[in-house]
Amino acid sequence: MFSTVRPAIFICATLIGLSAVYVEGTVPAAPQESDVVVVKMTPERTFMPEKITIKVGQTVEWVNDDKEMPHEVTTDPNIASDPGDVSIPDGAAPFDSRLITGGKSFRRQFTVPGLYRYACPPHENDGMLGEVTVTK
Ligand SMILES: [Cu+2]
Repeated sequence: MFSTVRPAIFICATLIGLSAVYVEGTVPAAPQESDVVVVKMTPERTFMPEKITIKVGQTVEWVNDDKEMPHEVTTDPNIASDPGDVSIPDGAAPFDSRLITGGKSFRRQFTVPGLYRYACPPHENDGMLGEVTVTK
């Protein structure tokens, strides 16, 4: 009697164990693509969309869609043509992409909530400005 019950219990325990491993295995270790929000840099010297709202932990990828001209993303007041065009929340560090040539991109993950106002220094005077709002 017991000799037939025990293997059945063992098999059940094994199946539960396997399903637990399976569920664990489906949790992604790397950020999912949905965690990346794309902003395009256009030949019209604009960021598209100009303003976005994301959640803490998400990444923004700026893609240069302009074959003719490199563009840049900076929140650094020392790099912006007009320091008043850029700002970051308290506790955040300024960043700069350097020039991004056509077809290339730059990624930045946001871990501090708040408003980030950024600029493309070469085209700042043409109004090439953007905003990222990071919510908790
Ligand atoms: Cu630009």
